[in-house]
Amino acid sequence: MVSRRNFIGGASATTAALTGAVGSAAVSTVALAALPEPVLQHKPDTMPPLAPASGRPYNPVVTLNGWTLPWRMRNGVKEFHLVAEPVVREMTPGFNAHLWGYNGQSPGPTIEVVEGDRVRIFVTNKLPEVHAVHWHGQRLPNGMDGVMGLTQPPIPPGKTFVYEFVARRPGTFMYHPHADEMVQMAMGMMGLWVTHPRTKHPLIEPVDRDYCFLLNAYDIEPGSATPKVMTMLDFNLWSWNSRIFPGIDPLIVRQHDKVRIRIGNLTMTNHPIHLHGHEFVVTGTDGGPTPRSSRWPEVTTDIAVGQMRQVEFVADAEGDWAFHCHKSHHTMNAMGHAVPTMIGVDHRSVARRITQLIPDYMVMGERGMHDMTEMEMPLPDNTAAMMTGTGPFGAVGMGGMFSVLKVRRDQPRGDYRDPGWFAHPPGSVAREWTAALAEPERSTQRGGTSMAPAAKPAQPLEVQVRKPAGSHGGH
Ligand SMILES: [Cu+2]
Repeated sequence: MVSRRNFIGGASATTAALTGAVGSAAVSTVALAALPEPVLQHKPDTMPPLAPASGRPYNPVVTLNGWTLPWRMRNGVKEFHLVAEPVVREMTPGFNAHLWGYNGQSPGPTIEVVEGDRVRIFVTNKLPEVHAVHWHGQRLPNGMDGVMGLTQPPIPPGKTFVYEFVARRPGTFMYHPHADEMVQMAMGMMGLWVTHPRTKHPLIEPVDRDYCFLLNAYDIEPGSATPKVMTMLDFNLWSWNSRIFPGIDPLIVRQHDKVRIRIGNLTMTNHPIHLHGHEFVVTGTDGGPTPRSSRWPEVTTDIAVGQMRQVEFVADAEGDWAFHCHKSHHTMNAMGHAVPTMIGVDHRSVARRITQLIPDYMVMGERGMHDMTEMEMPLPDNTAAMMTGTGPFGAVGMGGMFSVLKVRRDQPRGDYRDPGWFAHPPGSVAREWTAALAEPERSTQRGGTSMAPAAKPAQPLEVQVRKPAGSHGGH
């Protein structure tokens, strides 16, 4: 992977490499002379972990389809430079969204520090309106909390503000605007903050792989590129770090690795995040590490709005394991939700007549929606397919908040390269059964009986069912 990260080679050598990127910016380089040069990222790939080049050592995180912001150490203070600005984010190949973010991307870069670090963050506002950054979950002086109007004046366009505080407790946190929040968060402004423990912590275990990402959502009309910022609930793009499946990278682990995944929710609804093939425990929230007595095995954890959950497990089962939001509408991309259910409705005679008038007319979903995954349907330019992704066995039929945990026995330690699809041992894949079958058992009950009036049996009820074409030779 060729990346700016590799090119830069760490936190210390950023200045010379990135002068060009800043030169064309609206903020004058004179005004920025005393600031650390802002590091920009223009690739949507998952960047390798950024090993700390200065300060206390720690095991860095990997931000899914994201990166960690390098810093400058100055008189014992870690200095970061965030630039709030419009960005173009590739949400999945072929679909670019015009968002607002930080340092070239939405979400902004992950900030990684160590418990006890004194941190100074310069925030340059290149948005067309005021800005302020709130450091979600941090213990800090009130005036550093980033709430425009309440704890600080707004950062006007073109100006730089500085925040400074000590990262007091270890854990996973977020940052996001607290100025015109509805608009700025709907446009993609947010980022992760990880504070590593200073010494061995009784509730924080070392792990082999430490992934993190944010849940976010957008409402972008098919064929357009800018989110509708007034949408409150009916979003059409459910994303992880502003990427939608198949644009979300897989999580790569070596078998028996201890894995931590940190997930923050900055959407307007909850997301039950579900992992196949393993059980995990919730080891932390944005309030810090959870007591051991509160940890129980789960395969799904619900992450409410404004919350962070940190899950951990030992990846002992080889394979390609689905990892997704369990709200099935959140594993779909842009679609019209107001479409009536057509399953079981035979409208072919109607369709035949319409086709004589409109040759391309196509009826959606009379046999379920899976056909949509294989349909060669013309989409407007710059539109993500609704359900997509192709695996080794064909269409996956997913979009949105979906990825794959790839567990491999021979994945080298610390290697994040995609090993390709899992090679299933012979005879271990579900297959068609062609021998004789016994008649399957069927329930003859209409429903529960405990609530039915004792004397009066339910009236007979008839429902006309039409079988889908194809399964029994059609009509
Ligand atoms: Cu969801």
